[in-house]
Amino acid sequence: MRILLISPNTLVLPYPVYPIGLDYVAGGIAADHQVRIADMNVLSRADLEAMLRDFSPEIIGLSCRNIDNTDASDSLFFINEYRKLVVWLREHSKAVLVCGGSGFTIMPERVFAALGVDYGVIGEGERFGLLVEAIRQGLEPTQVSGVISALSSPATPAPWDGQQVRAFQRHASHLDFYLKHGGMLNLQTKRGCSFQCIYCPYPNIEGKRHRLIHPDEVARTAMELQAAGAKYLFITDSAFNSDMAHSLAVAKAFKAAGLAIPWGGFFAPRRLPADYFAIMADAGLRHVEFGTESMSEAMLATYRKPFGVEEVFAAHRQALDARLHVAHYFLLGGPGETPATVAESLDHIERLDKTVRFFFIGIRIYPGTALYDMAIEEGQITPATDMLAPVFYESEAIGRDAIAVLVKERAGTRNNWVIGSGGAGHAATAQKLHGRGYVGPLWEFLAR
Ligand code: B12
Ligand code: SF4
Repeated sequence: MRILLISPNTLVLPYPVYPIGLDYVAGGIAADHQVRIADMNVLSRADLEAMLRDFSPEIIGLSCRNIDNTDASDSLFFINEYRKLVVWLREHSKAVLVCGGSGFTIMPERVFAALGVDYGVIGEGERFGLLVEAIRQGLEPTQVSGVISALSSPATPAPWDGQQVRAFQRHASHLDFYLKHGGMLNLQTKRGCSFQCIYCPYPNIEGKRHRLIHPDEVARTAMELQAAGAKYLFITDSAFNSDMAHSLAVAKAFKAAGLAIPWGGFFAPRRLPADYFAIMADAGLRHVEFGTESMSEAMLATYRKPFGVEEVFAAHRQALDARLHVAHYFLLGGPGETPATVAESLDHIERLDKTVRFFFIGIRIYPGTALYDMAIEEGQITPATDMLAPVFYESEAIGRDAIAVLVKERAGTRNNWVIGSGGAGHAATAQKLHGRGYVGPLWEFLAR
């Protein structure tokens, strides 16, 4: 069949992100079908129209990565734009429309209803191949587990245990865009997260158990991306070091394969082997993005983070000693946050040297998380509350605005204390520097 996969994500904050999910969706079907990718970071509507005319797809897969930007200080909501695209696609094509992606999987029924597509695939895109086969054979698509339609809304299926194939196309027309805007491509080394932080939907998106990609396979893909022109790789794992042994094996495989470009990823600031970051740095790691969330001991316990304040300081020091660029992400305003816990966090955060601090104030409540249950118990929401447009948790003892005042007071004129991901100003600066040939996330220019 002729299948068109569309990435409608044109958000440039904090920078444009290569649509890696569609490489995996394509990988599941490319052997048996004709597949094309349309990336709306690159194509105009006129280009898309021409593509629909020339290729005449029978099925269109739409990737819904982002519902919103989860930033209460500067909230953006993307579903209305995607809805308009679906209406436009209906006017220009007779194809069956299917949606999937991480944003979709967080709230499949709501996104499905809001977009008005024919089917949705909850969870991993590898199941898209089964849906395509059902359509080809004239079978009922909802017999495939995880497929949602107007008449059927199944639960999230078990994590995919079949083959995962990334169909990275070295000559794909959209590749050049990312190579010219920061030189950054991305890479997955495993799926799943075994921790249970109260606010986090990642285990619902990727599964609660780690499924590891063999280190040699990860290194082979990294070399392929490098050969295609990548100047930097971002590892998309929820937390690269949530399986310490695997992350070390991947680093070793990068080195053995001769990977020459720098890379970065998310890390949990948990207890680490003494030489952990030295080994990582030796294998090319350049940027460490710590999902620290708070530096109040009580709040870290409430969030069920797998580390305490001392571990954060130790991991931070180890990363700096390995001469890495370090950023910390904070999530303030959760259950039990008070002026005192904010002050405790800020006092500790103050002591983190040579770093950039990104503050997200207000936690987006996602169905299927412990925070969602708490918010219902506290009467902040009811089971009938629509969670599609972002709803943020409110701490009883301190509101978001009051937290923002405390953070801003503490930050003063320092520009390495950033609220949200930095907004349009930061994106514009990154764009300018990327245009001059700088590569990677570039937040290190703020670190001091
Ligand atoms: C890595 C990551 C980042 C990195 C990306 C770096 C890079 N160069 O790639 C950084 C830090 C830059 C980032 C930024 C942002 N992110 Co982010 N990010 C992630 C993360 C952890 C992994 C995404 C990923 O690449 N996964 C690997 C690929 C292979 O998986 P995938 O894309 O999900 O695709 C699979 C399936 O979803 C499915 N699929 C995908 N498309 C389709 C299409 C069809 C038709 C089908 C059937 C299936 C399908 O198949 C694929 C294979 O199984 C997710 C959380 C998570 N664990 O999913 C959040 C996540 C996607 N991010 C999110 C958000 C909000 C953002 C930001 C807006 C945050 C901000 N304010 O800055 C920005 C937006 C950036 C942009 N321009 O789009 C949210 C989106 C949910 C929401 N509320 O909308 C998520 C889910 C995290 C969360 N809060 O829950 N992010
Ligand atoms: S916040 Fe990070 S460590 Fe915690 S459950 Fe989510 S992905 Fe896992």
